[in-house]
Amino acid sequence: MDAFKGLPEARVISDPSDLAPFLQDESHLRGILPLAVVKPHGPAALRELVRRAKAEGFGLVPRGAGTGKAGGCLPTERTVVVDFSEWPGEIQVSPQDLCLRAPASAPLRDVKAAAEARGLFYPPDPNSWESCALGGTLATNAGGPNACKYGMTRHWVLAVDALLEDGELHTFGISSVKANAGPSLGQLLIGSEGLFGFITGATLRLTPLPREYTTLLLPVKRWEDLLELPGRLCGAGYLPSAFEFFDPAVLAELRAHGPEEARRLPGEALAILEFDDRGSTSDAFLEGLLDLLGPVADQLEVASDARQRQGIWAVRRMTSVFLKERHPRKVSEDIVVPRSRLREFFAGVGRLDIPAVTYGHLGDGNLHVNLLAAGETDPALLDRQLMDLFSLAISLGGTLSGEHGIGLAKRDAFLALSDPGHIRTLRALKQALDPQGIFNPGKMV
Ligand code: 2HG
Ligand code: ZN
Repeated sequence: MDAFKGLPEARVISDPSDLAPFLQDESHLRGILPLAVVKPHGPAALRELVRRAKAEGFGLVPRGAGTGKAGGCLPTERTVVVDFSEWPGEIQVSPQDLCLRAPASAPLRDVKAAAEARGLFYPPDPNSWESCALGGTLATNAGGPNACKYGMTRHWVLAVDALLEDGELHTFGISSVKANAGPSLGQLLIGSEGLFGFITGATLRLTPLPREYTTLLLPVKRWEDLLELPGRLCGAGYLPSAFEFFDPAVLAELRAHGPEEARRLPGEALAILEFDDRGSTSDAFLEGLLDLLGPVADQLEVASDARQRQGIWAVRRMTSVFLKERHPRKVSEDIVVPRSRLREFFAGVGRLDIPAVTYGHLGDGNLHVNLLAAGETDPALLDRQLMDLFSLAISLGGTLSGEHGIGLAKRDAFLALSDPGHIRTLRALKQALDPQGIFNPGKMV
């Protein structure tokens, strides 16, 4: 498209045959052919893109590494994809300030490794951590197993650099946890999925790297017992750094069709627990823990070295990819219910007859309910099943998305099921911050 000729500080892709990869992410959705894909290399490109978007009435869709699960980076009608993979910048760690600065383009694995090289820890660990870009994790407020103890991406962001609708880059926040000069506009941008502006970099909070891990593979004799465990552990003063699980249905799928190591998985249902506190490898800690886990366990396994720990995690890490390869048109959700309502939730799923397999982050109630047959299900029926699922989670004090976000995938349900005041407020903010609606149009609200 001629509109992109002579765009400064940028690489432009506009040949339709090169645009196909930008029509998808890791959701089940597909985008519309964009006008072009622009890879900005500096602020002049962004300034000019914003100017032309306003003047010519097209939208701008942000993209990181395309690993999102809700279609947030997919192009909608008359949009240009702004792909931040070539955005410049270095990762700079400051041990004195317990933080690091990184551009949106930095691979999350490099961010985590840079912290680790200085004996520090950046906890957010979405399943895509080896392939996703930092910018995407900020825009979607990514979660992961460690959120159980450490919270979400937003809890680790001190400052945000962002492109706003004036076409300029602005920084919100400082390199300290104490910054209280008014409400945090940086936090407003985290998890906003590019609705209010585009994040180009951030200053992230770090913490000392854990030095010891106790990792357990916990098969249970009775599935229902597992559902009580997150609450019981917390009640007894144990806070796992991860508490992952597989329900009987997903376990059956893995055993029947998964790779070799998955075929040997024991138990009616299965959990992976990890503790990273100082002292968590001591006999006293383990004895106390085993008192709690012993009665529900069926051949508990404790990893005694890094290789065994890796082995336990490998099965969990490959689950999402395995299911997607086997059921390419599956729909995967990420509802949340409070730990104390897990049993009621699964009873509800059974009553509603929602055909799903479930795994995920039991420790914080963030459950990946996967409808494997979605591609072959009548769309009206599928819609009803999903609305039932979301309504059930909400009725138990939960929400329809714990970590993947709304994007396109959950937009209708989000609009239908949210408190009207919430939607009104988001729309008012959108109107104030992006009156011409150039940023990620057609998403979320
Ligand atoms: C995970 O925890 C990811 O594995 C993906 O959030 C979940 O694909 C899924 O259902
Ligand atoms: Zn997850």
